[in-house]
Amino acid sequence: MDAYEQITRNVSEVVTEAEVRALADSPDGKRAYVGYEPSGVLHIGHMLTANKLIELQEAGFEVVVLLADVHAYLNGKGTFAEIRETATRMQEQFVAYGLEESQTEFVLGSRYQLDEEYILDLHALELETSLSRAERAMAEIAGGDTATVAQAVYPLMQALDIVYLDVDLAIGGMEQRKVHMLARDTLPSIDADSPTCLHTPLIADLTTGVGKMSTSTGVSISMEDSEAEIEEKVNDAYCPPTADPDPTDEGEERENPVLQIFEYHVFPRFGEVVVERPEQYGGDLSYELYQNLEDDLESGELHPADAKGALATYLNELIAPGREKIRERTE
Ligand code: IYR
Repeated sequence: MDAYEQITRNVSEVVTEAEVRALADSPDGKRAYVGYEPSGVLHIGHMLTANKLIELQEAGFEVVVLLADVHAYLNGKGTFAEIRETATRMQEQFVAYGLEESQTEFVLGSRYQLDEEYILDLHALELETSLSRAERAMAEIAGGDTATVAQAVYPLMQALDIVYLDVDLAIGGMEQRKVHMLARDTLPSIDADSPTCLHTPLIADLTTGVGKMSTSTGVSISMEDSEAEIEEKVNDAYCPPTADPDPTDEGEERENPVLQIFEYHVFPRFGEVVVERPEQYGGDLSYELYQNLEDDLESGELHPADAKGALATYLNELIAPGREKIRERTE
């Protein structure tokens, strides 16, 4: 696999291909970042972009993790003191999950986002941006029904972070894409470059396959889950024998979240997957490529129940070090 393929593996969108190719050609000294609103416990959504950061570290990039405390505050996630406390815990969990501590720069947003220069640049971007554009950029990120002024400032700060952290590549889930497009359009107005971006896919709701998995509305998987909870959640997951299920009777699109988790979480981190089965049911199956697992599920060679059993085992292994960290903290 060449560097470009490695960097863009499992991403839903590359902005732009030519820019990412240029970075892939000489990754040394290049900086990539993801920002996270501190929420205390890592869940499967954080882990998806973290997988990409781990791959970028392997490809030679410097990696920056922004613990976006001011953003979390602006998005109504609690008091400043609470958010800062959870940021520290989150950092420990990222390291436990597999981000190389010596090669990762963790930055608390408030370290520079309250500086005079930053605030003046923020006001310059405010002058350039209509309220409706800021609101649209936040549609997939904002909590609550009515957008606040704070939520309109939020995406402009996210755009400025790219400049102040001096990063070459911004990573985020697909829900961040409109913020990044806003950044590409408005940063030149303060004489900064338009950022290059990679967007990771969103995983479907675990129990229905409809819409995206969300910690606030549906079942999610987090580092706080016990082995038994993981097993139960995966067992109850929607897993028809296809990667491309029919829409619901109401015409809503559906996806197979079990296959998505194999593709985006398990294969990138483990490389090979073994599905254990008793001899009488054909014995163990082993896969080096995600596609072969998907094909076997479709053909009936691999039963959804066996796929789920294997998924629970691998997920459990992925989150075990982080779970251990949480346990140490609370003891
Ligand atoms: N909008 C992100 C948090 C965030 C991301 C970046 I990249 C920033 O520079 C700042 C904040 C979220 O939805 O979690």
